[in-house]
Amino acid sequence: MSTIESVLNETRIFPPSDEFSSQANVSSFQAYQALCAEAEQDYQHFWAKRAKERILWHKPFTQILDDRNAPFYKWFADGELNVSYNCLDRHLATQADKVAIIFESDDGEVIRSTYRDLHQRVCQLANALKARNIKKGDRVVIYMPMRIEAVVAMQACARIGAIHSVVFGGFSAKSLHERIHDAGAVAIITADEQVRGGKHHPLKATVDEAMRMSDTTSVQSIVVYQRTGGEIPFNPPRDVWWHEITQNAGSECEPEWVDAEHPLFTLYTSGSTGKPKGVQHSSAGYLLGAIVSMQWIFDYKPTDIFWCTADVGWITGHSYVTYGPLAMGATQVIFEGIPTYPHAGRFWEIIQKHQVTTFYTAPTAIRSLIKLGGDLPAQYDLSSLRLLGSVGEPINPEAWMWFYEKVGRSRCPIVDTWWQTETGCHMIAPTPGAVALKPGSCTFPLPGIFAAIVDEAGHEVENGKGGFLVIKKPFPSQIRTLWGDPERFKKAYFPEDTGHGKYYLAGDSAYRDKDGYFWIMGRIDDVLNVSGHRLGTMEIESALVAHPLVAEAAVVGKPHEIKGEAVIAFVVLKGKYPHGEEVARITDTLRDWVAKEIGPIAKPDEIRFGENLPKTRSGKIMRRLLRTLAKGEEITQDISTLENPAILEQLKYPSK
Ligand code: 6R9
Repeated sequence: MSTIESVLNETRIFPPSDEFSSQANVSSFQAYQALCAEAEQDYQHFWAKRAKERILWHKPFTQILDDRNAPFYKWFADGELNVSYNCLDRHLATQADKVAIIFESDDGEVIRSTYRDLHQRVCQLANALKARNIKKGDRVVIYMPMRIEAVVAMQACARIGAIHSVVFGGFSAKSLHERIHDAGAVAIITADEQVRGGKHHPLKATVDEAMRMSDTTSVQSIVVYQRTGGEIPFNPPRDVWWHEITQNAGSECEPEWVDAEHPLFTLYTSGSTGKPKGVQHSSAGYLLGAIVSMQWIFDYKPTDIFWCTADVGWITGHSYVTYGPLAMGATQVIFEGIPTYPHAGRFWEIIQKHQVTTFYTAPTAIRSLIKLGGDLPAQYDLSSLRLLGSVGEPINPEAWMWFYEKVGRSRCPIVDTWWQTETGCHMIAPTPGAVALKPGSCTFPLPGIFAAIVDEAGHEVENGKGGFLVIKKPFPSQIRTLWGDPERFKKAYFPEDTGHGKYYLAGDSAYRDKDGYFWIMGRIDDVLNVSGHRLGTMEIESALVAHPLVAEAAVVGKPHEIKGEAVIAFVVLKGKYPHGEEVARITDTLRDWVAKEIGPIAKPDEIRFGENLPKTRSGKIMRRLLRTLAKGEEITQDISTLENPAILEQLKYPSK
């Protein structure tokens, strides 16, 4: 984790090489500033110009921004388009035989799919979905392994105007159920099993478990892709095999033309309450964000081999696997497996084998690879690389330097990209041919993104002072609302105090240094960032208290060398305070329980038992004290409002 101390001492600076700048899409700081100045002058026309140039419209738009019902902004609202048409059909005339996806499976099998092939697969599935009466506006949950078919499923939904909601394959039946139910999904697209690191994990069986939980009556169809051929529950006519319904389906499917504001997808993410938020994105604005960031930040060139390691279950996989690269007509790598299987050099091997030019991954992956074999990259030919990227959490300067020197051989710029599920595309990130890099800083906003740091009253703070990160003006790729909960949307992102109801409040704290560079410090809400994944402390607490043994629970984060943050749970049991081997037994039970309730990523790293939790006299749990205890630090805060100071001793150490 970047702590204020470690980044404040950071003075290294890496200007782009002449070699990189001279070929870059934004080739100098002046060119970057010129784009910013253009946006400054008239940000609406700035975006409209790019929307006209870079999106193929079925019906051109005449309106740009509609802010009459702010903060429910609309962009290009009277235009019509289809996102899948923009990602596939547009390339058929010019480069149908270009490889769109180089897929490498867990066990090393390689499958190449051209734009022509991908288009056909998408049309066939789209036709098959239509034949099952899935229509524009219907919600389709996708719970798939990381394979070409996951992209096909998303694109097929986009093609017929169905709204997809991808659920990460590591989420439990319970989490899946909540999302199916909240979305009111009419169909689920899944696979029999997924394979990662040589191990098979169930998907269809988990879907069935989710279906058995109450209230999932909306689902009419479950489409099952056969990945392993493993034995699974199959329940026709509701359940159908992907290969059977697509076999005779037509290989052309007229796209469903939709309004610019038609929801392309919802994606659930954690917030500060127990209930995940269904972030809703538009079609045109979202697509535009994916396109401009591919050009500006990834400096996309038609000769690139692009590799974003994110799963399509996260926003990064939506914008930089399914939509951005395809809209650009890129060749990209998709990898099914994990970085350490069958050996810790797998990532470097893939880069070498497929001649990857642009490699985009997460700090947590970088840190674990350093730990497993800091010198391993030297054994591979990584000379195809020209650009590296990082996303998901602050990258600590040490990991940045390793990535820069060992992987990029001090030749490749690193784009540290700050953005969120809600922003749809990069917000603050270097244009790599233009901006000198500082390890640990995401540098400057994209042209057209008006980022600022404000205090609690919404006033901008001076450089060097920390505050809330906000975006002051609307931008095309921003979240439109929370599915089914417009009030929560307004309250969470456009609160009155920190932005007068006008600024988008990101939920991160940040500061700018004397040169105006942005440094992200972390979340301001009760959201943890574990291995780049957002987890609400409340979600984990609700899972814990749902266990019959647990009376009360509080969850906090603690800095972790590899994961960024670790999950520490303080638990009060209903029965007696546990001793001896009981501690280990109940800890295991509760960790497994959380994995079942939410997913293995949410498992507490440590559980400490107490007879009570530190509370104020009014009964509020004092989380700041728990954070101090979790870190193993002495309590120096004021504890005068604490009802039961004796409890601190008990919670100070891991339970024995
Ligand atoms: C894209 C993605 C968003 C939260 C965000 C912030 C953290 C993401 C970061 C970063 C520092 C970066 N975050 N990128 N912090 N530097 N380059 O990760 O979306 O899963 O919604 O998470 O992740 O805290 O608010 P999401």
